[in-house]
Amino acid sequence: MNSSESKSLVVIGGGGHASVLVDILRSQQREILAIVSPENISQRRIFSGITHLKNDDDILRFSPDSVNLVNGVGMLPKSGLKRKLNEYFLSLGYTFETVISDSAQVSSFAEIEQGAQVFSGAIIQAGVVIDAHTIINSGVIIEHDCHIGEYNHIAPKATLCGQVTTHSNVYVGANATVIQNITLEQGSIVGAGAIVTKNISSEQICYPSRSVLK
Ligand code: JB3
Repeated sequence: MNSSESKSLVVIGGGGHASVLVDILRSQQREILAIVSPENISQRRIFSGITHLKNDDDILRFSPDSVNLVNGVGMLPKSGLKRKLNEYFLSLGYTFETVISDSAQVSSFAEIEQGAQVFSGAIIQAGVVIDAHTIINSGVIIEHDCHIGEYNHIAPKATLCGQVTTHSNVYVGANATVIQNITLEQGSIVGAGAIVTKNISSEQICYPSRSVLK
């Protein structure tokens, strides 16, 4: 079986998030066999020359041994689509590609799990663990020893100081700051620009205008 680096790719989703991923993958000379999206994608030049498939089951024409999948469907708070698509194709034996921009700075002492996506300008320091299928968006800073759970979306330019722990399905909004040693429980949401100085309980929301009290 091909190593992951040389396997051809199929991208699920054809919107803004997928366009950023395809930009990275094209710059890394990766072969993209198809974009799979129910909607028209011709309006985005970045996808030109790539086959457009309309149905997710069209992916089944590619064997799990010959392709890796890239989930290009973004992840906003409470959206379960990314996980639903992943779990379906994982159950069929497919592997999701871990995508890391060449302009991201990722410590060789950090661990990035299957299907995670790290975009340009992100900084990931030593001791960090990024669990599966999480999005570390453009310009994000993940400081030392953070553990970021699966299916998180850390939005552009957010900063997580040292030893922050997030559980699954956490959303940290653009330009938010989470100070050191904070825990964000499962499904918690940090609004764009918020400054988090207290732990956030499961499914709770922290708004920019105030920190959450314990
Ligand atoms: O916040 C940032 C920086 N980016 C956001 C990202 C994380 O999430 C972005 O602003 C958007 O809010 C969102 O990006 P996304 O998912 O690219 O949004 P949109 O441009 O609406 O594209 C969604 C794509 O998913 C479209 O091409 C849809 O056709 C496709 N889609 C929806 N459901 C699907 C399905 N594609 C497949 N293959 N299967 C589906 O079930």
